[in-house]
Order: sequence, then C-alpha cells, then structure tokens
Amino acid sequence: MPTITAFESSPDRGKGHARDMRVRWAFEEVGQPYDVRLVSFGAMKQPAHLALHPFGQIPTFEDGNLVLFESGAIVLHIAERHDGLLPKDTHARARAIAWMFAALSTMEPPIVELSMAMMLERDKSWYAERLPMLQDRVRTRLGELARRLGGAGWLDGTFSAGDLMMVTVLRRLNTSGLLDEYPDIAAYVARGEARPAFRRAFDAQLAVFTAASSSQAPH
Ligand code: GTB
Repeated sequence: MPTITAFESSPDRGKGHARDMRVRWAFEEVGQPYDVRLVSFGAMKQPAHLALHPFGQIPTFEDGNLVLFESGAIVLHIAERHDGLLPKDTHARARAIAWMFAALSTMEPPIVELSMAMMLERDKSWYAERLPMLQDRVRTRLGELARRLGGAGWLDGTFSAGDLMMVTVLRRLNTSGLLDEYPDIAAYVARGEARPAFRRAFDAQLAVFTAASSSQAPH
C-alpha cells in the first residue's frame, strides 16, 4: 500500500488546505487505499525526511522503492496508474495534464501569495497597501478562468486530475471573499467539494487535526 506524509498538526486546523489533501483526494477518486505517516515540523527537516523530500516538506509518496515529492507529480503518478482521473483519448489526456500545470504554475502562485499575506502580514505597515494589489492579481486569473469555464461542469468535459488540482488550488481562496465575485467558479469549487471522494479525503485529514487537538486538550 502506498504511504504518504502529512502534517502531524496542520496550521490550517483541518480545513484541508495543506497539499496532502489533493493526494488523498486522488487516491479516493481511483479507489486506492493508502497509509499516512504524520510528521512534525521538526521531523520534516531531519535527514530521514530530507532523504524523501529535498525541501523538507509534505507531502511525500512511497510505494515499494519509488519515492516521490511534489503534490503535482504524485497526483499525476496516481492518475497515470489508475483509471478515473485522466481521459483515455491522447489529446484529452494531454489537455487534462495541461490543466494540472495551469493550476500549479499559473493559478497557485498569486493565490498562495495572497493567502500568505492574509495569514502572516496583517500586522505589517505595508499590509493595507499591498493587499489590493495581491487581490487584483488573483482577480485577473479568476476572470480569465471564469471566461474559459463559463457555466460548464468541468474544465474540459469530464472530471479529471486537472479539475482535482484546480479545485484544491482555488479552495485556498474560500475565506478571501474573492470567489463570491465569480459565481461560476464558486459553483465549480462547490461541485468538486461535493464529490464523495473529496468528502472522504477531507474527513480523513480533518480527523488528524481533531485527534491532535483532543490529545493536547487539558484534562
Ligand atoms: N510544491 C510543493 C508541493 O506541491 O508538494 C509544496 C509543498 C508544500 O508547500 N508543503 C508545505 C510544507 O510542508 C505544506 S502544504 N510546509 C512546511 C515547510 O515548508 O517547512 C502548504 C500549506 C501550509 C499551510 C496551509 N495553511 O495553514 O492553510 C496551507 C498550505
């Protein structure tokens, strides 16, 4: 059974924003059981974990003697080895992979920049001035994505790994208020979150947070 790593105690308090969520979701979509090894922030920077992940992060993936890092590479590996996340048609498959890259390299950077600022920079003198600029960079991408998506259910026909990746990236905006400005995108994210495989993955990562917080609660 493949094993992935995830935060022992996720800073998002179980909201499913850490990048193990997309890997869990991919496993659930294809019906592949998996194990999870939880790692602390300290352990991530120790040699044993650095041997799996050169940047000392989660998630990692181990299956037999294959070790992978980078959530995109892990999801692609799962999608290539199981039915359900990539179309059989060669061109449709290539387009689904292009959407995975679009999610990771076009949409995710400005979204992460905004969410990091909202998490870590609120008390800084520059925050009020910087925030609208970061929001507008995200709006530009959301507007472009909304134009392509229109009222369609998924990005390119049937649900694929491209949608899985895009929905996990867009979810990071859930508390920003920006998704409300793009109803087709908000509906798209909600559609992804309503999939039974998403719910199972979400509940699994939430259970880690719930168990960690109850074990730390004063007795
Ligand atoms: N490009 C890599 C990938 O896609 O796998 C990025 C991996 C990554 O950023 N991992 C993060 C990590 O291990 C966890 S997901 N960080 C620890 C470190 O770098 O020392 C990023 C994340 C963290 C917290 C929240 N949150 O609190 O909402 C959301 C996302």
